Amino acid sequence: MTTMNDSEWWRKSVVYQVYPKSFNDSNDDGIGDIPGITEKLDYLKELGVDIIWLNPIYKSPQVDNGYDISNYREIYSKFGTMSDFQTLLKETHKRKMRLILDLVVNHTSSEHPWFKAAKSSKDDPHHDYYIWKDGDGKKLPNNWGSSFGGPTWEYVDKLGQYYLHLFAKQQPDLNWENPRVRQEVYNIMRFWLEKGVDGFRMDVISLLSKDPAYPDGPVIQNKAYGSYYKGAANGPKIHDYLQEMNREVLSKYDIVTVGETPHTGIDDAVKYTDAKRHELNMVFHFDHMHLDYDENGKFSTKRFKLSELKEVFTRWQNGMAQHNGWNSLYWSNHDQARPVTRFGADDSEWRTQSAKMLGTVLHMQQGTPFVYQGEELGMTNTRFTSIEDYQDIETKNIYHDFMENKKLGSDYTMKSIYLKSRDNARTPMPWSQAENAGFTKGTPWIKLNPNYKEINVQDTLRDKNSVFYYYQKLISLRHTLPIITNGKYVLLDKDNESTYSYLRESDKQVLFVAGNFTADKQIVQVPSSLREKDSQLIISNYETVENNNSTQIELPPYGAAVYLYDKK
Ligand code: TEU
Ligand code: CA
Repeated sequence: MTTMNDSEWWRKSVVYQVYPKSFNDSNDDGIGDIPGITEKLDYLKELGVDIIWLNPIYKSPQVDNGYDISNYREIYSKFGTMSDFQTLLKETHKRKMRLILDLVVNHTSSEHPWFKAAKSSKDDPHHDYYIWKDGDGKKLPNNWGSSFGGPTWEYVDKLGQYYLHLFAKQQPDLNWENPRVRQEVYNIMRFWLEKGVDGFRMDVISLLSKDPAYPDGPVIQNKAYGSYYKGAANGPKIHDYLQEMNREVLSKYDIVTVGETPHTGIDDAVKYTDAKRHELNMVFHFDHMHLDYDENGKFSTKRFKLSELKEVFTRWQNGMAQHNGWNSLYWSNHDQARPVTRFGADDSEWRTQSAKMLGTVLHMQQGTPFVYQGEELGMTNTRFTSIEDYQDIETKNIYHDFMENKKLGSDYTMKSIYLKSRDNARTPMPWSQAENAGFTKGTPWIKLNPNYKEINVQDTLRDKNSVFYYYQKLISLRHTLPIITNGKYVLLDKDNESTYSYLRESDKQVLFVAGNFTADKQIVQVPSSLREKDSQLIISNYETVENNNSTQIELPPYGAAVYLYDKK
């Protein structure tokens, strides 16, 4: 059973993720910026979130929208200045909220001075800040494929060597075996923590320690190259590195850390988050994000299966609780499609109800919920008709792979891109029905979702039945009901493909949570232990789902309801 002490404020917090480039543009250059975020802090305070996570704000050539950093101590000029950042931090703290940054230290930008020096000569002191393999330019060191297509090795003729890049070739991997690299990173962390930053989200942190043999990986998902995950995820020294990072930096501050750990199961996740191991507070796993992958991987037209989704949530709820670990809880982020399209219903009839239902079944779980910008509005995927409208490197590379290598045709290719492109999450935040949804008076760096006339903050705040106020209530429940933070999770009716229901139990109370994932009315059985007991309906997206003393509840289309029982 997970216990909590006051220093672990993050266990009863809710995080709001801001993608700065698309949040709010204060100077009308078409790019969201830091002063634009400061302008909207009262909006976030009204939602009730406790922590704000900013995607990378550092100097970057923007090949991967800031996940390619060329100076860790400088603000990307289009986002503003260091003074703008200090103002944002001060104003965030003034509103009793916290702010965490995105730490991207598996790789730098190829424009980083370290890499420029490393590439200049094998004898440069920065050369082994990165991972090099001798070669002839013809035979790759191994069969690993980049997350963005192509091999993970780029040849530098002058040196007769390849360097490793698990992502774009403009994102060379740092060599964490080198203690000087680790100390450089710890100094970067101290630089920001000394300014008062309240923690970090750590990008692909499970990939830092590679298998020194760099073994070939299995070829999966019809890919042209092998998967690097066996050789790079949860590698031999990863826990040594994170325990060293904790000893030298993290333990000295009252902060929160969340590791992004692709291809990490519970056994490893528990090692990252067990408080007794002094590594990280929580991690993002991807098991529910992979349920709609097909033989071609992420860009598929396959739909998830509810029983599989429930199995994933349940495995993580129980797995972490049994080992003193802690879950992050999320439906989406800047890399994922919009939840109402992917897991709910994005047509006009059921969009908001399904958004509220999805919010309910996630926010009543044990863990720290993350709300990605626009999720509180019930934003949908965006249907761009031309590949030219997409900005994301992953999407563009997939388009060429599907069209030129796999020959899947433009209909299938554009449909899978509509369903899964990261740009679905990166269209500008819609603030009003004004031009460009009030995001900018300039030309936005990426087109807006054309449905901003129907889905925007201004209209949402005027509608007391909006998704926003429903999320506001979910968040306030987490702040007021300890059972949501501490209660034991028990899945009900696991094979039901239409509804998701579960209990949260403490020694004094029981929470009964039920969500209908269909556009039809569904009956959900009340557990026998709760029948004939008085219950209090604490939240629902419908008025009429009373349940006192009944043996079953009837959930309308995309209905959700949460009942509180006192154990007498
Ligand atoms: O994403 C890591 C990661 O696993 C991605 O490859 C993810 O699986 C993919 O985007 C899903 O389509 C992190 C950041 O969140 C992402 O934005 C960066 O592009 C990536 O690392 C490299 O820094
Ligand atoms: Ca701007």
